Amino acid sequence: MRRPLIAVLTAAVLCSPLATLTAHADEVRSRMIRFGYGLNENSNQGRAAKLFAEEVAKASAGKLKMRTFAAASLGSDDQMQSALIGGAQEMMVGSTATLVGITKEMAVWDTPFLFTREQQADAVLDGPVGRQVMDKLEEKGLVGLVYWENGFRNMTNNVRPITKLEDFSGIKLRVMQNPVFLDTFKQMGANAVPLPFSELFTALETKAVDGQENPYNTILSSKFYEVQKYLTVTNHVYSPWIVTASKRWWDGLSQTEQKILLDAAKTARDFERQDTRAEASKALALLKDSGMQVNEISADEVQRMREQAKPAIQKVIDTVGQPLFDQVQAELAKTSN
Ligand code: TK8
Repeated sequence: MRRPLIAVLTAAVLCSPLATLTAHADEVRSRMIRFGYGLNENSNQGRAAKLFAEEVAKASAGKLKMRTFAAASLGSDDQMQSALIGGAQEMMVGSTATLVGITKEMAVWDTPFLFTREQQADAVLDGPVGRQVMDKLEEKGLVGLVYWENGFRNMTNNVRPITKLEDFSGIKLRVMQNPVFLDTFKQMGANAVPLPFSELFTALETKAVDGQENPYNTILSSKFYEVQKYLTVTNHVYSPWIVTASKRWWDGLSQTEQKILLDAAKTARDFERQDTRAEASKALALLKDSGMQVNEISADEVQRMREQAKPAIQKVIDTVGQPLFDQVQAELAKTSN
C-alpha cells in the first residue's frame, strides 16, 4: 500500500536534522550515571556526592539516575579518569592534582603556598582562568563542570613532629601521583613516594610509608588518626577537587540534560564548600581528641619552606607556561586578601 503524500512529508519534516535537533535539545531521557569518588561515603566528598545525585534526580523528575560509588570502588582517580575518557564511566570527582598527567595546565593549582584563604581559591577557580584551565580537559576527552574544595593540605607522620625544614629529612612520605608534589617534597628533604589515595591507609598501617599530607577533613574521614601520630599545620597548598564527565558521553546528552547536571554540580559545590569549611573548623579538636599530637610551625620556618619550594614553583611555570602562571597571579591580585 502506498502511504498518502502528507504522511510522507510529515515524516520527512520530523526526521529532518533541524527537527531532530530541536526535539533533542530539551529532551530528558532515562539514563544511568555512574559517579565515582575516592573518599568514604561519610566524608565531605561523600555528602556532596549524595546531594548532587539527589539534585539531579529532582531536576529530572527521576529520569537521570545518578548512582554514587564511594571509596574508589570504581577505581583510583587515575583509573576513573581513563574510564571516563574511554566512555566506560560517566562522571567522577577527584583531585585536580591527579589530572596533571592528562592536562598539564592543571599543575598551576599545585603551586605551593598559592592561596592563603579559601575565598581566594573560590574567586580564582570560579573565575575566567579557572574556566580556561578546566576547558583544556576537552581536547583529552573530559569535560570539567565545577571545582569543589578538597582544602588546605597538612602533614601527618609517625616519625617526629615537623617543627622545622630539617625535620622532613628521611621521612618516607606518600605524595599524589603528580610531579609538582613529588618535587616539592623532595626539595624539603623528604623521601617522597607517589601512591594512589586508595592504597594510602594500608600503606600507612603497614608502615610502607611514614607519612602523608591531606586536608583535616580527609585525615578525619579516612581515619588516618588511627595510624598517624603527628600532625603538623603546614597549609602548604590548597587542593581543589574537580567534577568531570566523559566527553564522549556528555556530547550525546541534550542541552537540557547538560544544564540539569551543571546546575546540580554547582548546587553541590556551594553546599560542599560550606560543609567542608564547617567540618575543617572542628576537625583539629577532634583529631587531638583521637590522640594525634598537633603542632604549628613558626612563621620563620614557613618562610624557609617557601624559599625551599622555589624550584618546585619554577617547575610549575615550566610545565604550565609563564603566561598562564602570570594570569593566575593577576586574578589572585584582584581578590582582596
Ligand atoms: C581522592 C584523592 C584525595 C587527594 C589525595 O581520590 O590523593 O591525597 O587529596 O582527595 O583525590
